[in-house]
Amino acid sequence: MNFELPGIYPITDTLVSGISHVEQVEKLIAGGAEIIQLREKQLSSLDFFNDAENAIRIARKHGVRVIINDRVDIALALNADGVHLGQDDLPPDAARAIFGKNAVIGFSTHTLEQAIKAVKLPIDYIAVGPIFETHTKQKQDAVVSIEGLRQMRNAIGDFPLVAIGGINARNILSIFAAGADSAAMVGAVVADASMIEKRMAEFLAFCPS
Ligand code: 3NM
Repeated sequence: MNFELPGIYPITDTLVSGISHVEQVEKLIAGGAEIIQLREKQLSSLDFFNDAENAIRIARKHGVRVIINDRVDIALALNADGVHLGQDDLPPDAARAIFGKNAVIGFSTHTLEQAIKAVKLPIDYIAVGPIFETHTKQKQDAVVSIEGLRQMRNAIGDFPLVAIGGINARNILSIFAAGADSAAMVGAVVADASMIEKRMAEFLAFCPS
């Protein structure tokens, strides 16, 4: 597994942005995104499928990878680049058995114990969060904090690590300093639909090169 995580990992959300996944993906690509996660918690399976299908078609034209949150069925049906799983979703080893070795599989962790266990699984990266308080996610885990993030980085060596939860322009440098390879963001990038391209480009400028 040689997965290189881009420094910024935007996540689309139709509730937060008020626009479709395909519209968000177009704007994120224009802003320079290399990998995009589609996260959908309100649409029907059919509506999400149709929206994601268009989003993947456009992303592929630009060489941009699309990861589907939670929905292994939709990721498989659309031949997405991968899937991102939570602690209560299909287990990562079952997903790997279904997707095969080339798919990108990410896994959410919220505690040091979960992170230590996760890095033994057949996954490409872990997400760690929420680093800061966030209102984007319904079911909230305890805040990990920058100190908690640093401890997790120390415990897992150089395993690819994405920080998530409440990341914005004021705190993004602290997550890189604490050892995150990448910043995953919903609200700070997509909340204002008219600013998505600009925000994406601005956040890329924060990444350590
Ligand atoms: N997962 P925002 S926090 C989707 O802790 C998600 O695993 C989290 O949104 C976790 O960038 C979160 O708007 C919400 O805070 C991220």
